[in-house]
Amino acid sequence: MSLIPFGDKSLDLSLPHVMGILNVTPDSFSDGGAFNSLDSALRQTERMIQEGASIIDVGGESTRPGAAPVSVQQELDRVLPVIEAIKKRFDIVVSVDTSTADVMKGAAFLNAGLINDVRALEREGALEVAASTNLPVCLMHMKGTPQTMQDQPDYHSVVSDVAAYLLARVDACEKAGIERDRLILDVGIGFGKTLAHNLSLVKHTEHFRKLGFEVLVGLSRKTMIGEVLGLPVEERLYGTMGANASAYMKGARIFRVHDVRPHVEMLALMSRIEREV
Ligand code: 8Y7
Repeated sequence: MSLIPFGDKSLDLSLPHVMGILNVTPDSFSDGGAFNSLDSALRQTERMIQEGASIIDVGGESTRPGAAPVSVQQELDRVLPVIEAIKKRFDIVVSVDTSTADVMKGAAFLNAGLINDVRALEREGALEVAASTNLPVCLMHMKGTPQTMQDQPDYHSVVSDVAAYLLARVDACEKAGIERDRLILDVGIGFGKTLAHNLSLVKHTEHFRKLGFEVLVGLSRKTMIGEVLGLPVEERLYGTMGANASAYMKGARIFRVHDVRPHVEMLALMSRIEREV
């Protein structure tokens, strides 16, 4: 057992957990914003919980390559009512996918259990607010910005460069009063990386585990899967599952996905087999 508190609930991170994606943007990357209203957000949440998700990741800013930035007020208006409605109806950990300090603060007040920041608390005020919430934080690596990140990404050595960045953010967190055991690392698949960079980062997931942190991975339906298989976004489930299975074998424990049930079932078998004597 390794029970980690996520706000008002704890998760045993010796077992794998599925984080279901709930986009509340009008322009989401792969669900076309179909769950934009509160009602459909709640229906989607209920379904993901029934399918075995441990965490619901609520995001109101599209970080898809080239996406337009949103204002703080827009993000607050999209995300907070959804978090409030979910926590009122369901007994589930809600993760807030944001880089904005005010959104983190509002979400924590509404009993969110995890801050998922694709900018690793680099935005103004984010370190301080995250520290004040006492919540766990997922620090993700991104090279550049969503507007520029896919223009010729280049690394000296992608695994050591990403690890050095994440460890520098761990240091910044510790200086701001966020203890190491509240931090989860994520290499940021697709955020300023070529296919070869992405494949290498998945292959070397163990390197990040060995730094002493739990690892979260977001591979669901991403370009990396499409590039290997030559398939459009709506046909990437099997490839996503293969990549997530590989990440599980190398130590990842939280899987951010659109398709909850297939991953819950796959991971149930994988973890059961790994735990057999
Ligand atoms: C990730 C993520 C996205 C990821 C974490 C998409 C918000 C792009 N990807 N958060 N968010 N890790 N932690 O295709 O890989 O889902 S958005």
